[in-house]
Amino acid sequence: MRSFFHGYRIILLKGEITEIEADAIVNAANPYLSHGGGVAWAIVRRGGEIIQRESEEYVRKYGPVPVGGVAVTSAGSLKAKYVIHAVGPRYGIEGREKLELAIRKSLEMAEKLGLRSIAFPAISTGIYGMPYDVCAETMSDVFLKFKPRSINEVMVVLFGEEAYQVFEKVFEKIL
Ligand code: AR6
Repeated sequence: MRSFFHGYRIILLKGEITEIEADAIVNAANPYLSHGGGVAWAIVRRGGEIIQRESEEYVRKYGPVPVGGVAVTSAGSLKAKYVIHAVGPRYGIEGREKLELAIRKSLEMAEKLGLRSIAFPAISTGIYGMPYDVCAETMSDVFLKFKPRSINEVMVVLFGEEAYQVFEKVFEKIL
C-alpha cells in the first residue's frame, strides 16, 4: 500500500475491489451495462443480481451509457453504498481522453452523491486492452487536477503484482 496527498488522500492498494470499504466502488463497464466478465462480473457475483437488474433498468430507461460516461446503481450486499459504472475506452479504438472523462465523471458523481470515499479499478486495462502505464498516467493526471468537496479519500485497487508495480512507479513520478 502507498498513499499520496493532494488535499485528499490517494491510496494505492493491491487486492480485490469487491472487498473494499468505500462509499462507492467504480465498475469497469461496457455501454450496455452487461456485466459478463472481468471486474464487472466479480462485482455482480459478490454484490448480487440486483446490480445487474438495476443496470438493465437504467439502460432501458436512458439508453446505453456513452464511452467516457457513468451510471449509478446500488451496491447490493457489497460494503459500498453505490456502484458507479464507468465506461472506459477500448484501447486502439477509442481515445485515452475517454478514460480521463470516465474517471472525472466518476469523481463528480461521487461528489454529487455527497460521498467521502471512492475506489477505482484499473479501468480499460483488462478486456479493453489498455497498458497499465497509460491508465496510471491518465488517472494520476485527473487526480492532480481534481478539487474535492465531499471526497477525502480515493483508492485505486490493483488486481495483481504487475499492475501494482506499474501504478506505483507512475504515481510516484506524477503525484
Ligand atoms: N478487483 C479489482 N480489479 C479487478 C478485479 C477485481 N475483482 N477483477 C479484474 N480486475 P476489466 P475493462 C482488473 O476486463 O478492460 C467487462 O466484461 C483487471 O485485472 O474488468 O475496462 C465489462 O462488462 C484489469 O486490470 O475491464 C466490459 O465489457 C481491470 O480490472 C469490459 O469487461 C479492468 O479489467 C470492460 O473492460
